[in-house]
Amino acid sequence: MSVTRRTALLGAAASGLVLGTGRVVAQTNGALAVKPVLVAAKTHEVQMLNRGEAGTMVYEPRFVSAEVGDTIVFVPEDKGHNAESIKDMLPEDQEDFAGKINEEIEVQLTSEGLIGVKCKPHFGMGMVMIIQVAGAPVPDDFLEGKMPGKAKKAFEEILAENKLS
Ligand SMILES: [Cu+2]
Repeated sequence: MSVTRRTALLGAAASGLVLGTGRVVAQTNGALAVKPVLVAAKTHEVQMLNRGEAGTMVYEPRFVSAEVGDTIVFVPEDKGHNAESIKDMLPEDQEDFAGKINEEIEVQLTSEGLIGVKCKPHFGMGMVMIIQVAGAPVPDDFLEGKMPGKAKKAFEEILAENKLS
């Protein structure tokens, strides 16, 4: 009897029906947490590492596909790194950012487009990553700014790995 009743209540909650009495809702609230209809904004973690899958001095992952409203958190797993936006590799409606060395920084995404990120001390070693927001295409001039050769090579690799070039 009780099993049958519980199953019926679960079915009602899953289909979004409002349960009949306050007493029943209160009793079953914990078990019947209704899934939110809207997709919640996500947080994506990016580690700043001395050594990772892509070699030394790297972000991991070095490519993140995200949506407007999501947050990227750069975590200083190893010392000596930061994360900052690169001039001319930033969508118009995305504010530039620059984290301090050894400090975590959170970046909220406010515009679709591509964001190029660099570690200031290791830009010359190619420590860069890309955030793609809302599946945006690569701007024609994305790699045309002045940058170290290894950084440009790393960007080209990241785009190729993700079939964006
Ligand atoms: Cu670095």
